[in-house]
Amino acid sequence: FFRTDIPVGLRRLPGPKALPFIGNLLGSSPYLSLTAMSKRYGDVFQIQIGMRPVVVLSGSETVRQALIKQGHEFSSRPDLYSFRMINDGKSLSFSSDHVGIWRARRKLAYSALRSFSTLEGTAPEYTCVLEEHICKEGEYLINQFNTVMKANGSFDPFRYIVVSVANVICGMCFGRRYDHNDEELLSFVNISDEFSKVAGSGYLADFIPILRFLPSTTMKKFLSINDRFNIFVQKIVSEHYATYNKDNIRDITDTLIDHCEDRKLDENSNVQMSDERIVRIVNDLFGAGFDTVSTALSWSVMYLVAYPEIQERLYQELNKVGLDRTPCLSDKPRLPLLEAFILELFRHSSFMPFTIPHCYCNVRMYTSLNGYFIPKDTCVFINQWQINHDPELWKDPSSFYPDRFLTADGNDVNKIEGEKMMIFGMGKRRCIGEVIARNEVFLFLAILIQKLNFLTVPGEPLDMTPEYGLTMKHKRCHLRGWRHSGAVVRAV
Ligand code: HEM
Ligand code: HJJ
Repeated sequence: FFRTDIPVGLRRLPGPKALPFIGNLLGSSPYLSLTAMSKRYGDVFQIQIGMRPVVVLSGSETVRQALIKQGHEFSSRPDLYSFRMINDGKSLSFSSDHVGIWRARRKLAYSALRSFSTLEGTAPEYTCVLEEHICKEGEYLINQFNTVMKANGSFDPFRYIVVSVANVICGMCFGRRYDHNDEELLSFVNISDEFSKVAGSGYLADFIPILRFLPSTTMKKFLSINDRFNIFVQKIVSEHYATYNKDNIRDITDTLIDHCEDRKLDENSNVQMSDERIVRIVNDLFGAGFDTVSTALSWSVMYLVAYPEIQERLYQELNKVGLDRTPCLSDKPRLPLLEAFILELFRHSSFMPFTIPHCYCNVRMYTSLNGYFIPKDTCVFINQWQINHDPELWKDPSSFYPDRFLTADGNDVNKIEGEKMMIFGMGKRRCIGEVIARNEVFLFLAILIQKLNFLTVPGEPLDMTPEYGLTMKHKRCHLRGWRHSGAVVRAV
């Protein structure tokens, strides 16, 4: 039912038959079921979740068409129930802010992020503060792993990685770091999978309103994690307001507070962002900054353990560059295998299987994509996992094979292959933390691989099954990490 008339020349979207009121069931791994459907229905098809139609995009060319060539049409967010709970409904990434407000906030976020990562470090050995934070946190992380190894014989990699990564973004956002046992920080960073579960594409209560009235522990945990997160950030922001000095801008929070002051003087600013919408940008930067990179690094360690011969080759590559000093960002051109490993990790795990949902919200009543009719306010899912596993694009896509990203002689990264991988989105909504993220994953990994050799715990088989969410995590596990003989560990 609900058949609409379609303008002449446009085709009705294909898709599977939907059950009344329920729609199409996606199961526990929507990226797999929607990839299977794309084989049958093509790059643009429609499903129904509950009563709501959702358009699913697959295929590199189609996604490029929608997000780049028709970028102005597909750059908004749907107004979802769960997104209204994030950052008090004022999130830069998840809210359905007006395009003008979103653009101004994004620009401000981007410039604050850039200036507080490229700033000079406190010592000449660091090219920028980002490098300094990563090197210092990397050393703490190694010491932490060693301490826990001595005490327990094994460690939970995610538990410690997430604090180290959070400290890097904390340094830039708030000018401070936290102890590995800080209860307040751990109370949300250590269970961010509960955030991801609800924020991921296809959370049922977003599409079937009656589900919101049924008791749900998942939703309860999501609300409480958001509360703790916002209280944590709010406390730091208040301290910044109390000690703010316009002649000494210490971090991203100060930059945002400063922008509120500036804007009050500037009568001509064409969009009016409220102070709250300005300062709350820091919640997004902090949230996105700790969860994504810690997920990437934790998966990396899992892949190192699963592929010991690749771990050994990566160690030998670092050995050639030099084991007598801590690696740095400028070593990147001399570590092509490490870069290829990271690209293959992004592709193979596709731990962010969909982008954040998009929406066709525009003044026009409809648009078209590849000749298909798409009505106003349609929610759009973008299947990054499908692109990263498309057999048209990749030879043997299910194998983990970093060498696919190297040139034939193995001495360089194959840039063209690298650009086929999609995990940061594309177009107007593409990730604004991509450069920082790639640098963090690179340098943390170089430091970890140089100092430790990762292994499983005897009798505990590796479980690499991802748990679905906005960012997919592996199940919690215990691993071992031994110091390489000959490696120098500098105390901090
Ligand atoms: C958005 C991926 C790291 C900040 C996104 C999107 C993806 C993504 C897929 C959504 C694109 C879309 O909706 O079309 C990743 C991955 C990361 C990473 C895979 C790590 C490996 C970071 C970091 C930061 C960050 C480190 C900040 C420090 C953001 C923000 C947005 C975003 C603020 C929202 C942009 C908007 O809605 O306009 N990211 N990201 N991300 N990312 Fe990242
Ligand atoms: C948040 C924004 C938050 C957490 C986590 C616990 C799942 C690319 C972007 C996000 C993807 C990665 C994820 C981040 C989790 C946020 C994020 C916010 C509260 C949180 C943007 O990030 O406003 O509040 O509590």
